[in-house]
Amino acid sequence: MIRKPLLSLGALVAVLALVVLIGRADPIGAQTFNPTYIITVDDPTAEVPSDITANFGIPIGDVNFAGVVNFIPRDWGVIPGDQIPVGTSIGSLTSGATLGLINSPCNQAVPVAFDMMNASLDRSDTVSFEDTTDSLTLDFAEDNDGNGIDDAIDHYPEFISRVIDEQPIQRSAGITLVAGTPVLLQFLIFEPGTEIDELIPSDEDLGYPSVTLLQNAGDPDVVPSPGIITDFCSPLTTLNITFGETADGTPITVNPQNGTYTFTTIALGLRDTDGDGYENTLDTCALVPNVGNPRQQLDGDLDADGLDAACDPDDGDVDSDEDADGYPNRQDNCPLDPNGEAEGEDNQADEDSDQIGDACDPNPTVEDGDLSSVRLESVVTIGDGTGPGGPPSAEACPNCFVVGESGPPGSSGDDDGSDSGLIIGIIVAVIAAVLIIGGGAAMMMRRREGT
Ligand SMILES: [Ca+2]
Ligand SMILES: [Ca+2]
Ligand SMILES: [Ca+2]
Ligand SMILES: [Ca+2]
Repeated sequence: MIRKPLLSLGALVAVLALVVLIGRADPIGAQTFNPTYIITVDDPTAEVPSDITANFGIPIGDVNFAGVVNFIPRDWGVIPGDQIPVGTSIGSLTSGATLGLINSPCNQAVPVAFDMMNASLDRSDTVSFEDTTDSLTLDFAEDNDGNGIDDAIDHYPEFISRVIDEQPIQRSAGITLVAGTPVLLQFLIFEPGTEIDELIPSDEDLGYPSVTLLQNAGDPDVVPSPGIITDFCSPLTTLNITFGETADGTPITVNPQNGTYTFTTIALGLRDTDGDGYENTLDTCALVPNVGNPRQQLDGDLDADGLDAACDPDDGDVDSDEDADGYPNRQDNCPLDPNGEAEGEDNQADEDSDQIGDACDPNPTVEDGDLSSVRLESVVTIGDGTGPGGPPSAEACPNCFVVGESGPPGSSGDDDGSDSGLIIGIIVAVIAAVLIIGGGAAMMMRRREGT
């Protein structure tokens, strides 16, 4: 496969060299979450294959997303993944993520790009996310059968079934190197009406839900560990292109009949318990309104140790790991209470997944703060838009999935419905629309997840 090793030099220095400081100030005040979502179709002619471009962004100052699920209109022509050769390029994603590295303010813009490949749907032929072979490469990024296709693409990552125990009808996967670490991004498309999570409507009329998975975040079996990426915050930009057809002309997505169609996205924004405008993951004083802005150097943090003066026991005494538990302040879900990997500590456990660790959560079994939920729609016109609409004809798209008739491809396993409520506990850590950040992002998310 082709990789874009934008950040592949391995050393942190390389990351920093690509960083662009974002110096504007945040608006001051309560939690805001106003993502933007625009869909464009390259060729709006009815019943022909066309690229679809999805533009999703979160403005600076907003809380970051907790989860995003996109819906493709049910009349769109979707070709199941088993009708397309595994390893074929079927899309691309480019993103500008904003990170905080090694306890520094969250203001470093990191560009990331993925080539998305059609990936295996066979849930009985799996690959691990972890390095189970002691090869020093994570198993998913290896090519053990030597066919030139990375194993996460021609085998089904086994952790997915722990996150979503449903059979997708199409899966695309891309691997790129960020700071020397392979990062896995996947889009899973399910049949209309599939229940993804209790916070996401399972209305068949919304169309095909498309869930984004970043790394193995969301896997309940993951164990947290400290990393170099200590924050992930707005602003965020993503540009995701789904190809209409492969390079050799095999259709991937086919426009419906003449009419207008609505693409829908459900986006969830992270909790901000103290209402100071900074989500708990970004806020080192999650229970007290901050003095300064965690996106700006030295603002409310004279000793630059990442702890805002609102809760820093001594904001003149640099201590980048105030509680000495191994997690730097900005990555620690309880910066003042030891909850690291040491024996007797709970390693960032967060039972209610509100990103405040059990060790310092005043209500450890009840989420503190609101999860913002936004429903965004983008209307697309096909043909002159005057027709009644409907799926492409069987002549125009002989391989298209037919809602209510086609079954999901591959082995279905024990499809007994997804665990309602599972994902969000999870999704909160992850899913994402379209983001990406580096290997450490998963670490960062892991810490939110707790175990
Ligand atoms: Ca605060
Ligand atoms: Ca400080
Ligand atoms: Ca701690
Ligand atoms: Ca908690």
